[in-house]
Amino acid sequence: MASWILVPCLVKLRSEFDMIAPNRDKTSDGSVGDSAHSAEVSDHNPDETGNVPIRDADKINEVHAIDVDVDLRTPGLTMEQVVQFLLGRCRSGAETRLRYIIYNRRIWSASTSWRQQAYTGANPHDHHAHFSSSYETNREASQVSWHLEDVPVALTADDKKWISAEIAKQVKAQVDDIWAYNIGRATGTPSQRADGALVTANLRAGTLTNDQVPKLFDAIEQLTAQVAELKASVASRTS
Ligand SMILES: [Ca+2]
Ligand SMILES: [Ca+2]
Ligand SMILES: [Zn+2]
Repeated sequence: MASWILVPCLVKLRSEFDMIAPNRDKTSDGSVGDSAHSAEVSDHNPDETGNVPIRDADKINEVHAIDVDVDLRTPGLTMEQVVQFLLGRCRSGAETRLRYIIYNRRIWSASTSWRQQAYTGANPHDHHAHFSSSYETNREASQVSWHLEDVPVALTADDKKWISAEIAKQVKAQVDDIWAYNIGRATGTPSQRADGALVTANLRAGTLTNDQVPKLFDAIEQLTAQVAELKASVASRTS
């Protein structure tokens, strides 16, 4: 029987670090406190048997803190960016599951409205970031997304080249599809301008009978949606 568990919200946070940085270094990762921690008040200590700052409502022996190694080994992504992203969500009230964050000689706490303060503890936290969670039952248990996939990362030159080529390729494929539904094909008029004129004439006369116009509109709709999706995904990675 496990003698303690990590609160589910932090299990989820750690899994999101693994998701956005699959090759991250875990050397300085941690959850339950070692003997040095157990001597002092720490969220790393199991809360029913150890030295913790808060007595919670349940009898579950929970750890309320994780350390995450700063080396994310992901180009364009730093721990600083993740910490600032989480702080933004905490300050806006969108995120309420953290009590404080310590990283690189600084501490930010819910109790001081997430204002940055110097951290002068013995460990400067320059090899790991520390995340302490709430002891409130519904908050510590919540496994809703931390949205780490939305952390803005800097794109490399290769990323940008790949995205441009991908957009060009997909738009070209869709345009080709659209012209494969080319109205003129049925009438034998070879140029796009002639096709367009024919469509216009038919529309005015109310005599469109084939299914190619609806297909054409479907294709245009698909292209529009695809371009919008691409734009959104590019925007989320470049902001
Ligand atoms: Ca507990
Ligand atoms: Ca609890
Ligand atoms: Zn820690």
